[in-house]
Amino acid sequence: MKISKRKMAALAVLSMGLPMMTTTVLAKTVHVTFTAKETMTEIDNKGTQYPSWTFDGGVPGKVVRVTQGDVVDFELINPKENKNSHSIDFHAAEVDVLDEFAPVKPGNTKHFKFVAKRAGTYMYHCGAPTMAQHIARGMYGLILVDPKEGYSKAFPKPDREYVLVQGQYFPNAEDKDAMIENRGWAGALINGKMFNYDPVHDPDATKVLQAKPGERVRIYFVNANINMPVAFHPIAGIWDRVYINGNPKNVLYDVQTYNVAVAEADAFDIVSPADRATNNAIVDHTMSAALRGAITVLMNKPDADPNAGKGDNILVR
Ligand SMILES: [Cu+2]
Repeated sequence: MKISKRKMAALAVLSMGLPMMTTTVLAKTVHVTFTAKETMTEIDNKGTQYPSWTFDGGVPGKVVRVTQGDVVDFELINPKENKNSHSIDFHAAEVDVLDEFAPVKPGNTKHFKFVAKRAGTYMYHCGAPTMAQHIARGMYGLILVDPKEGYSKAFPKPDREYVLVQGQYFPNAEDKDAMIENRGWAGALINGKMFNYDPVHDPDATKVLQAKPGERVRIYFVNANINMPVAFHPIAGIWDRVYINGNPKNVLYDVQTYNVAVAEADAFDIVSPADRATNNAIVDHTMSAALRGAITVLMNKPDADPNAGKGDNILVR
């Protein structure tokens, strides 16, 4: 294939990584709308209902994915049917907590823009008072800011990607003090449900994460607990790489367990043996969390669903 001189020149400029030029060429505006919904959700595989507060009806909220340098044009709708004020706190935004992140009353909307300047994995959540209750009841999710440089030797392209968001289950949704003081929590939620992807410990579970033997699987993990860090560990595996805050500049190699603080999000690569089918159990090794729901099975088998962990399938509902 022939490449014209003009195209060569354009590529050369891009590869020099001039920030102004790259931003001009690649930055786009991404429109994101969240609607706060106070609704029932299922918190286990039996279908037990819980009075959740959500972004768009699901826990966690949808994955927002942009490229570093993009403008996020955001609108929060709080319908008049709701009983509570809600807000948005994007950890990827550098703005004014009293302005952009201010609570929005039922019947009102909030609109603002921000530039996603720094690459990485960032939590978002509702910050309306009492914040512990708004997070515990389900108002959280992930905004992924892909690096503008793209993939590299230090940050290889993964074969599959999955999003896991851990939260705490407080049976009494009205007891704010219990949430603040960490009393009486009864389960660990992975993407909104206890043992969501763990048919080994819960016969009612129907879903697992899938990959083929030898593939590089990148897990984007958000700790949306109210009070507890997460000891993130892949049983029968070792994290090949951990990207702190999901940023390729912050890479660790060969890690068994990584401590994820409350409100931290990181990216974790695991590469299974290529010569056999295996399974991993991705856990919060803190036993009070693992045995109450924070176990996720990753099946590495030759007939893995070719669409699993790709495109819009990185958050398994
Ligand atoms: Cu809220």
